[in-house]
Parts: sequence; C-alpha cells; structure tokens
Amino acid sequence: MTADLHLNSSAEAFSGARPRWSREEAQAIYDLPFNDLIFRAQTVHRQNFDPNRVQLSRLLSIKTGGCPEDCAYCSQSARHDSGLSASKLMEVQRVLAEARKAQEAGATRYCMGAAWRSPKERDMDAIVAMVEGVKDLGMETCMTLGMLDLGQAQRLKRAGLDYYNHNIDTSEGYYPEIITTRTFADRLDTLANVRDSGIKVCCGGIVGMGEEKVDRVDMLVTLANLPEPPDSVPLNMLIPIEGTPLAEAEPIEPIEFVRTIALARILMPTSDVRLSAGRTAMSDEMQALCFFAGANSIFVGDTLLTADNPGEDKDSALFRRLGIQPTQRDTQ
Ligand code: SAM
Ligand code: DTB
Ligand code: SF4
Repeated sequence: MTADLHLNSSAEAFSGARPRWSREEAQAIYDLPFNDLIFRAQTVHRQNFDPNRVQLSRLLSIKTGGCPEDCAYCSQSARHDSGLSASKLMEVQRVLAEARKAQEAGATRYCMGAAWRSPKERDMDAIVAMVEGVKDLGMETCMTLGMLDLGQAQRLKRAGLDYYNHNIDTSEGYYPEIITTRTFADRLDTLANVRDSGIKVCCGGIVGMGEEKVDRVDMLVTLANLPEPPDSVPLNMLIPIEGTPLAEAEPIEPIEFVRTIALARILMPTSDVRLSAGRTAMSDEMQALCFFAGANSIFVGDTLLTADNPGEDKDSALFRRLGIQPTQRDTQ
C-alpha cells in the first residue's frame, strides 16, 4: 500500500489506522480477466458461506414520498415529479400484519424504510413499537430512516433493532453529482452513530448512475475500509424513475455489475452482499452470475419500497433452477 491511498476518504474513515484495501489493489482485482475475478470471488465466498444458500429480506415503505432530500435517483424526493403520492407514517398494526405475511413467505429480515431526512422526535414512539413488534415475531429487524444522531441510534438499539441501512450510494468523488442536501461526511457520521450504538451496519450503494469504473471501485474501498466493514452490503442497480434527473441514465453493462459484486465479495469476505434493486431488469443468467460472484442475499416480494421487484413465483422458479435454498437464520 502506498501513501497516496490516504487521498481516499476511506482511509480517514479508518480512524488513522492502516486501511485494509488500497484503491490500486481493488482496481487491479476489478480489472482481472473475468474468469479469474469470478473464481477468486467464489473461492472467498465458499470460505465464508454455504454457496447454495441465499438470505431473504423483505422491504416495507412505512412512510412514502414527500422527502425533502434531492437524491437524483429517488422516486420519493419532493423535488422530483415522479407522480408518487406522499403518505403519512403507517399504523404500527398494519406494519406488523405485513411483517407476518413476509415471514410466512420465507423472509428472515424485515426492513422498514421512511422517506425522511432524519426521524422526528414525535415519530420515535411508533418506530420503537414497530421494531419491538417485528422482533417479537422472531424476525431480524432493519430500518432505514435517513440520518440518525447517537441518541436516536441508542434508542433504536434498546428497542431491539438489529440492522440500520444507510448507504453511501456512490464514491465520494461522484457523490455531489447525485445528492446536494446532505454530504458524504454526514453519511459517515450516521454510520458511526449506528456502529457506536451496537446496531449492525447495512451500507452499500447504487451502480449505473453514470459513474465511472473508478467510482464503483472507490465506493467499495470506502465500505471495506470503514472501522468495521458493514455487516450487510446492498448493491443496487439503478431503477430509472420517470421524472427524476436519472430517468435517462445509460444502463450499466451487466458484466460491469457482476464485477462490482465480485469485488465487494473479495474486499468484504464475511459481509452479506445483497443483490438489491434492479432485479426485474436482470435476466436469470445475470442473477445467476451475481450469485456465483458472491451475492448471498436478495429482497423478496413484488415491491421494494416504491418500485417493482420480481415477486415470489419468479424467485422460487429461479432458486429451483439454480438449486439455491433460502437461508434459515435464528435471531439473537
Ligand atoms: N430515506 C432514507 C435514506 O435515504 O437514507 C431511506 C430510504 S432510501 C430509498 C434507501 C436507498 O435505496 C438509497 O440510499 C438508495 O441506495 C436506494 N435506492 C433508492 N432509489 C433507488 C433507485 N431508483 N434505484 C436503485 N436504488 C435506489
Ligand atoms: C437498499 O440499498 N436498497 C433498498 C433498501 N436499501 C432500503 C431500497 C431499494 C429502493 C428501490 C427503489 C424503490 O423501491 O423506490
Ligand atoms: Fe429521501 Fe431517501 Fe429518497 Fe433520498 S433516497 S430522496 S433521503 S427517501
């Protein structure tokens, strides 16, 4: 590793200690001949996971639309005209009824998302009740509510929250092209609050937003060099949404997406790597390659937060063809 590594924010995020990966090392892995890259990723994957098991998470939008942030990809920003109507925070009992259905369909983790810059104090009691209720069902709980301060993170931890999702979304260099209402450093602060409160970190990003290859590599190096690599790394392929600034973004070339998954697996050997948004636009063969490259988790169900997802019939047919079984997990 060389001194110029320290140009990368990931080095700073690593609190002055030696970063685990340099951009140069990561770039060299990303650029390997495809067969060498996938072989290496699959080897690392087998050292840490059952290669024929994939964990199932289910999402629910508990508060949709009307978000004050300006994330260029998002259907829920009040600044874009995506045609989505905004809703209030969902009733706790409705959330729990949806979680029960997801559990019956095989999901082991329930991830609740709100279109907020950050949670308001007046919403915390309901949020806490949702976490406690889903936990009582015996599912792992995850929330994604925007920025959190340490006190909010500690309160969610006390309620029994297992994971908090907060993505860096892209490289530090490309970030200002995508979001201007909160900084990359703000994101790292929230991740630190989540980590310091003892909640597991779920953090990843989006591929296919017009970024360069180097941005995909930098994003993964930042994640791998956090004080601890995220427990869960969702990798989303942009779902282009009409009315957003990225509606016409050039789709990512499938092999480039698979390379991104493989690099994530190699840089973060023990993290769950989730093949997240964008699966409706992927062929079965592309998804099979993503699993071969080390993805070991997906979102199930026919919607994500607001956008379409393949749904149970398609996913069980794909799993049958590939001989993949859903992971059974005990919650702690
Ligand atoms: N409002 C919260 C926040 O941004 O922190 C939580 C919800 S937000 C929708 C969660 C993540 O979903 C984003 O950070 C982004 O990575 C991903 N996402 C949102 N819209 C997407 C799209 N159109 N295509 C792919 N990924 C998307
Ligand atoms: C993540 O990285 N992907 C999920 C989850 N974290 C919250 C969200 C995907 C959202 C896709 C667009 C939508 O449904 O609106
Ligand atoms: Fe709001 Fe989250 Fe969408 Fe950004 S990604 S506009 S913060 S809901």
